[in-house]
Amino acid sequence: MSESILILGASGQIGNELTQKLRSIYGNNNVIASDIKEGNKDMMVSGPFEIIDATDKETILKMVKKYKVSQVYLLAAMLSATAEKFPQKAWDLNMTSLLAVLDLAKEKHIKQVYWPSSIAVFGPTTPKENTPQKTVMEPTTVYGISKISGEFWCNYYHKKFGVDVRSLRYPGIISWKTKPGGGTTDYAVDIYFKAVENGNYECFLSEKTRLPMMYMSDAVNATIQLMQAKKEDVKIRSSYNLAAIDFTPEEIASEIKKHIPNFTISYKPDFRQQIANSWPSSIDDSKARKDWNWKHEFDLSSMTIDILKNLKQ
Ligand code: AKB
Repeated sequence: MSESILILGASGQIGNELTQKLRSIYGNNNVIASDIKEGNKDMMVSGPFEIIDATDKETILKMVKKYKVSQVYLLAAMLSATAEKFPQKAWDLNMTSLLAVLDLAKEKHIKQVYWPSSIAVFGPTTPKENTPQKTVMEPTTVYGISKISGEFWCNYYHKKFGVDVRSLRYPGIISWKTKPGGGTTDYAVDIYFKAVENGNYECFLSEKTRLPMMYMSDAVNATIQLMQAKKEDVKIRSSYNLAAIDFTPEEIASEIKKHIPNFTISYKPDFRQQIANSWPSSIDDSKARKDWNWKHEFDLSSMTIDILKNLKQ
């Protein structure tokens, strides 16, 4: 497969692991990692790395020409909790970067675009359980507003200009290599680090808050699978529902306790509780499973074993 891939926002939680995986598939020199600041050492020495502001279309174009880029993965974004504090900045980053990349595809500088959406496109009026692909979408967060708008833009550029843009509505993504920053689902990452470091965790969501989640390796596989799918199999050009597992803070804590028996959890909900309350508790992703054969691998138990094994090393 000969592709030249540019990743915008490669130092972030998903970007970091996606870069590694794409380099192993397409070759180190064919995957150009970029971010607004320097990435980790591994990423910077294992292949090309460039400092790029994802909202700066001219610099992106310069890099697209320099490396003859065919695909762009746009992962730079401000997540839900931070976006509530900086609404204008969140809107500017999340929208300007997307429109810049979509325009580059429309102008035929690149062939394919990946852009992540989120369960944040849903809101309090959406059916909470097994949320369908097509349903009421009235997000009440700044982040959710930017994601639903982004989905409309993707669909518009595809229909109007034939842009091959593909997208997934990520649930909370759980990783141990790179921590996320500024999200509402981040508790499900922090809890593992704190369990190993201190044996206790104070959770910013209440014990019964159920949210859709996914292990990082499943998220990376889904992303690459969607990008490699035949054009005609990608039937949804706004964004696909994507699911794997769902659980509450109470349930993840009791899973951790199976391996760290003295682990304790306490609850001190903050402003993120309201964001979580507005989101679905589980997602129906049957369209992704049918259209391009999506299957997840990890459940709560196998994910917990894998994370704790790696964090304890
Ligand atoms: C967040 O919590 O903001 C993100 C998301 C669900 O998109 N992880």
